[in-house]
Amino acid sequence: MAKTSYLIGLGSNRYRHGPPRRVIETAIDALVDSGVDIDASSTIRTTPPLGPGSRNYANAAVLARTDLDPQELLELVQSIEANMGRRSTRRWGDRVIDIDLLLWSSGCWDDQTLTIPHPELANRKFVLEPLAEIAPHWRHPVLGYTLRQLFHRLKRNMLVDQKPNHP
Ligand code: A4P
Ligand code: MG
Repeated sequence: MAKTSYLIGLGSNRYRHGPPRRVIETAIDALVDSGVDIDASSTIRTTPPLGPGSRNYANAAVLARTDLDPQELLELVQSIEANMGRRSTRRWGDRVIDIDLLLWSSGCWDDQTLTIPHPELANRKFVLEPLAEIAPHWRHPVLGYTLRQLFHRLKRNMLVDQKPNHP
C-alpha cells in the first residue's frame, strides 16, 4: 500500500516516568521508532477532563505518514499504548496514554473495531484545537467542513450536522 496520511490524537492524564506532556512526547517518539513519519506535531496543551477523569489532560495531535492501512495502524498504536503501561480501565477513565486515529487521507473506514473519522471528533475542543493548528484546511469527509471551520463552529456552539454549501 502506498503511503497515506493520518491525523492522530494523543491524550494522557497520568504520570508515567514523567508528567502527561512527557508521556505524549514518548508516544510520538514510539511512532517514529516504529517507522511512522511525523510531518507535523501540534503544541501540547493542558485541557480540563471531559467525563469522569480526575486530573487535567495533556492533549496533542500529529500528522503522520505511513504505508500501514488503518487496521494495521490501530494494532500499532494499541501495542504502543500497552508498552507504555496502559491497562484497560473503565471507559473514559484516567489513562497513561490514549492514541486515537482521527482522520485518514483516503476518507472513511468502518468496521467492528475501528471507525474513521473518529465519531466524536467534531464535538471535542481538545481534539479540534490541535487538529486545526496542524491541518486547518483538511476537510472532514462526512461533515464537509475544514478542521479550522469545525473548530470555530465548536467554539461558537454552532451545529455541524449539515454539510456546508461548497463546490
Ligand atoms: N476504536 C474505534 N474507532 C477508533 C479510532 N478511530 N481510533 C476502538 C482508535 N480506536 C478506535 O478505545 C476503545 C476501542 O475503540 C478500541 O479498542 C478500538 O478498537 P479505547 O481507547 O481503548 O477506549 P477509551 O479511550 O476509553 O474510549 P473512547 O470512547 O475511545 O474514549 P475517548 O473518546 O478516547 O475519550 N478529556 C480530555 N480533556 N482529553 C482527553 O484526551 N479523553 C477521553 C477518552 C475522555 N476525556 C478526555 C480525554
Ligand atoms: Mg480512545
